[in-house]
Amino acid sequence: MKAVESEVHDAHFTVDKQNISLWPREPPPKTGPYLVLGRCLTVRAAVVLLTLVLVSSALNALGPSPRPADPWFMGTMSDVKTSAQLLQGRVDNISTLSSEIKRNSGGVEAAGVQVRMVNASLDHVRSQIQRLEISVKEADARLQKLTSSWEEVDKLNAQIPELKRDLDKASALNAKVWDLQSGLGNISKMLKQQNDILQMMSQGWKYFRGNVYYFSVMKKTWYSAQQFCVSRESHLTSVTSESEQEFLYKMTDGLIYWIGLTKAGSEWDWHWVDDTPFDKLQSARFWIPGEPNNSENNEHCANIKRSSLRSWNDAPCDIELLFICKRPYVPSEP
Ligand SMILES: [Ca+2]
Repeated sequence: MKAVESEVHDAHFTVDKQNISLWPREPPPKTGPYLVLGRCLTVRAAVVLLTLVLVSSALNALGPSPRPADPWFMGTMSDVKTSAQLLQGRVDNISTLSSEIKRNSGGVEAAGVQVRMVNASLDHVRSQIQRLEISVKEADARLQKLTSSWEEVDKLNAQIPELKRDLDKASALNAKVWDLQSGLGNISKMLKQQNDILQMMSQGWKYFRGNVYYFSVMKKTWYSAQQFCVSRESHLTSVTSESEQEFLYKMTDGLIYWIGLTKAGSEWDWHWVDDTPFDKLQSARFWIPGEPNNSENNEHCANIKRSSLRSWNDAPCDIELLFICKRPYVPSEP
């Protein structure tokens, strides 16, 4: 019985690289011969039993049973029975063996199914590994890109101080540009003023220290002259300083011009027609010596009569003389 069991081969599981296989250590024994052998033994046992039955029946048919005293016959019968029992036992063993082989055969098939499942799982794992490898390659490429990006960032960081210096320079330049623009604005204003002055000069006006003066070419009475000046947004001139007096007498060049000093209309006190306060004390030095004499009590308007510091004279307001208009210079808006 043990000899028969040792002939049943175990299944072995080996791993060769990534291939997994399941097979017996040696090629599986052909079950055919065993089954055939089993069948042969069964047939032979049946034949022996049948022979025994036939012999027994024949002996019974031949007559009275042999005498129990016949020792050879009894011995032979005993041997035959023993042999028959042995044969029966073997037949039983063979049947058991056959069913075991069938069971083992089912186990091998189940193992084959499992091996196929394991192989399928391995294929799945292999494809996942390939995907992982691709993912790792992609991640590596991204990492390289990121590394190069960081290098770019480092380069840019290194450029920041220089850019800052450039920015400071640009700010300084910007401030200079503002200054220049402001300067240009001032220059533009000055040019505009000069242009205005030139235009007034072309119309006969003269500029002196913030005021413009018109020296007439026509003679008028003091009142008519004042009206003319008002029509030109001015008044007959006042004189408020020695330098202005000097400017005026030099311009008159010895000709007689009305100025804006009069006594008329204000309790006969001298006053400037443009409402400039009259400083009697400071102005005393501008009268021609002996003036104002108010000749014939009819001289209520003043003029510049000489080309010198002391040049003023009082005269009748209704005589016609050249005249000087004055107005502050106010630059027009650009
Ligand atoms: Ca006089």
